[in-house]
Amino acid sequence: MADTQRLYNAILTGDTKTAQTAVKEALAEGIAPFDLVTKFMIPAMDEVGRLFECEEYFVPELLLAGRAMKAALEIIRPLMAAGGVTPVGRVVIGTVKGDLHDIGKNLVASMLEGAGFEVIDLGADVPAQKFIAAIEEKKADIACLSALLTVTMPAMRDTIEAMRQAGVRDRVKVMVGGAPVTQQYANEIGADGYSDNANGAVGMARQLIGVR
Ligand code: B12
Repeated sequence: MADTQRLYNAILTGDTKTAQTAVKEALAEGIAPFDLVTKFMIPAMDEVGRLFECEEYFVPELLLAGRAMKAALEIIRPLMAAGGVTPVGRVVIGTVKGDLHDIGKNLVASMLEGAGFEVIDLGADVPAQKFIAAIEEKKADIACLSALLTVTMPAMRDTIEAMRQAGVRDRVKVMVGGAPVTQQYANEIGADGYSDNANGAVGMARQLIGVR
């Protein structure tokens, strides 16, 4: 049986090589990519966050764990993407300006791809103008904004306001998310949708563009 606890521990300790090996072994044994992410990888990152909060971990440990998580996700991502079908909708996604956290955003992007959306990933630390240019150029149906810091949450509001001023706000649905974001905050800043997890983000995206 695949040693999935090894995957959890590898992410927790920031061991990229072992994380990648453990993912490959688990996939070879037929464990579903979705299960690997939700049952082992996200819980490992949650524990990393807890250790950071109680000052057992510091920024270097966060960086290493983040790197291991990303490397493991890179193997899984193509498997979650549905290939060769007409996209059900087009999504522009990014982490807002000033914020470098991209693991949750990458996960949402992968899940949306897996659900048949075409995803244009703008990366992290994305200024409002870059969102606006991509929405126009790619004729996006949905813009997804991610923020992990309380200090970058206002950049979501600013981005939505900039969309309004540029005249693109009415052309897209806007979804927001990230650990500190709440439904109440989403309502306050005039977003159309919110979810606290990647799976819910897919459901919300479908709902917003009227796809079952
Ligand atoms: C890994 C990590 C880092 C890594 C990031 C690596 C990377 N490439 O992303 C590094 C080391 C770079 C980092 C840096 C910092 N970090 Co940091 N980091 C974390 C940590 C431990 C995990 C975040 C994570 O990846 N979680 C796992 C993913 C899967 O969860 P998620 O992002 O929440 O995403 C899910 C949902 O929120 C949702 N979602 C996410 N985005 C979206 C978007 C949409 C549209 C939707 C619908 C849903 C959705 O779906 C996702 C999947 O289910 C958190 C602690 C925590 N538990 O959150 C701290 C944390 C976010 N960091 C924190 C801090 C303080 C910092 C620093 C300021 C530290 C410092 N002193 O330098 C810097 C800031 C750098 C910057 N400018 O951004 C604080 C934030 C506190 C606050 N309230 O603002 C936290 C909460 C730690 C803590 N408890 O204090 N960090």
